[in-house]
Amino acid sequence: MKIIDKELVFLDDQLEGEEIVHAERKLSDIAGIFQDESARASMDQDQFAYEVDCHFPVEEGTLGGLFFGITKLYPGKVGDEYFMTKGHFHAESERAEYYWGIKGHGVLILMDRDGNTWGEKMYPGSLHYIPSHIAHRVANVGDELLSFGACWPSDAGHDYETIATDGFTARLKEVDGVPTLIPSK
Ligand code: M6P
Ligand code: ZN
Repeated sequence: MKIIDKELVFLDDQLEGEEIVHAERKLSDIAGIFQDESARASMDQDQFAYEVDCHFPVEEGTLGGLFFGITKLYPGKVGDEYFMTKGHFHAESERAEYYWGIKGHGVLILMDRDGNTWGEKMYPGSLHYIPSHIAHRVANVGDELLSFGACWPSDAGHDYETIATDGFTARLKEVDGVPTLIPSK
């Protein structure tokens, strides 16, 4: 009857352990997600937009498991649109997810299959239940790093294609200094 230390640690916004997988998204990796693509293309392509650390205890696609991730989204704007994650529906659409705010201030942008888009404020301690069939993306509306946690089923997968093709029906822009959802053209 051993008690083991798996040395898998989640403290503050740091996720550490042997099995942690790190991914980086530079401005060059997120071409096409902002309305003003020429503004994005004119910026430093090596600038980080966000980084993700994930614990994948089972293979992607496994029924019955969970994945856990910490996303660090840098402050910045492309034109008047805030830095944001690519955003996705789940490939297995009937899968939900939790997000929670750890550091900084942002907006979780949500869209249903009928194209209704809305937002939820993210801040340290905010908790967000993302129901199944709802696309989700996060924008950093502050001047500091935004860190948030996520936990989702290991068979959910990511459908980026629908967002790449159709986008969200609204974009989060700074209007008179205020984060505002503006219908996409
Ligand atoms: C969260 C989870 C991940 C996702 C990441 C970045 O950590 O939802 O599944 O990959 O955010 O978001 P995206 O994949 O939309 O760029
Ligand atoms: Zn998701």
